[in-house]
Amino acid sequence: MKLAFYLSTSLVGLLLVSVLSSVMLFSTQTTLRAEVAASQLNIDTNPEDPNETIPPLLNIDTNSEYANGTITMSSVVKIWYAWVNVSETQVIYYALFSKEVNSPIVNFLGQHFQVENDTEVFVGNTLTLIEVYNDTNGDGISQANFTSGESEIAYYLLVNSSIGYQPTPIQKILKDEIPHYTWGFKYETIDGFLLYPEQQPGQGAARVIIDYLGFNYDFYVVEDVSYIKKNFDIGEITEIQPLSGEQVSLDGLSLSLLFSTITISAKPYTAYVNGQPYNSTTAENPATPTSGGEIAVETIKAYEFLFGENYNLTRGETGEAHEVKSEAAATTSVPQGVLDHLDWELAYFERHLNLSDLFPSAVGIEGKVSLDYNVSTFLYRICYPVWDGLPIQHDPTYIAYLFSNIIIPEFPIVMVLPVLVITTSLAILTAKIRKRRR
Ligand SMILES: [Ca+2]
Repeated sequence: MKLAFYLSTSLVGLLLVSVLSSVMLFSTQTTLRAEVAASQLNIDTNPEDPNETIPPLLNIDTNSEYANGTITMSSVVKIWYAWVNVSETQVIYYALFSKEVNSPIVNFLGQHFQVENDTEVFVGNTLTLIEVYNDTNGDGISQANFTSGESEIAYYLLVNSSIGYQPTPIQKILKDEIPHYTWGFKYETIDGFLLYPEQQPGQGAARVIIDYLGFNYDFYVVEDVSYIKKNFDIGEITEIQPLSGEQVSLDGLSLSLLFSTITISAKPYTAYVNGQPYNSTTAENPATPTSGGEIAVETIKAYEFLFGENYNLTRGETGEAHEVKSEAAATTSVPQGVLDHLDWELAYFERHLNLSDLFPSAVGIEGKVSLDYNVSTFLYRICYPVWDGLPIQHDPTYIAYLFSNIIIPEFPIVMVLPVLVITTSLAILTAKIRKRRR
């Protein structure tokens, strides 16, 4: 019965086979997918048309300075949104939730702005996957290569659904006379699965309970530079129930968050990592250590990711500070099978990510946004080498350069080099000619 019900809610038909096998795998558990499907059967009698449950209109007041609210996707699934519109930039945040069944756990953060010459830019970030790794080579970051099969990933932490959720309504507060817009969304008491990496879509190693996952945001603008301070609040793994005979322990293991970015611009853009152009889809090295990343539109610096220096780990009564590690990740380091559930969830956001609706004045960017991590040119992992299944707090920063005319500093070096070669060659040539004339 559950399988048939699920058919009616699947938004990505091609992914059905692997998703179904996940549902079958956990058929003894009450999964969100099955519950959502069962509830939706009552209202959705046409299993061929997944669009039927999706309302056609955006109901965010895009003229408001700031707002939050709910977008009803179906009788079961809703989006909680937060919106900011100041200094000619707009921020949109989405979190999926449900009042009727345990909430799905996925969120999205996007920002629209302009760089010089009225060039429109939209940059989005999605937390794609949580991974547990064993840092055997001791460099702090996780290496995963699904082409070669070599991987430090011990498990994928598939977060299934949360019993509770708590939005923090958006607020405008003044700090040193600068308006800050703050909001958040917290999922509480989450059931998840530790999946073995070698199996796709993923054989369960253990069923786990995660105390909570909280996402808090602080947005502010200072002199044409906007900042979003994110705060990840990752709760303890409070229960581990092995699914096979094999014991599962998180002692000595590390945690990483895999993020996918989307950039849309009226002009060509390039991601930069460690000052060099970078593209996840073509990168040969599965993991490039870095402390951040940049996005340039043509040669103009538009956006910057700063992953931060330290994170806090709570061990019993004491707090520990540890160094954050991060990496730019190749697409080949992202497993495909375990992400099927995410496609299904992200499809809800994509329905409400129409640039023409959200940013009516934007010129040169329009239409739907795809959140497909496989085409993302900048995938990154934020890595917490010391974890042991304990609570973590970390706050990376995302910076947008509004009306920017800053040339990516590395670019002139690339331009200068050929000029240097020409100048030097000319000098040598001139010297030789003078020598002959003597
Ligand atoms: Ca490593």
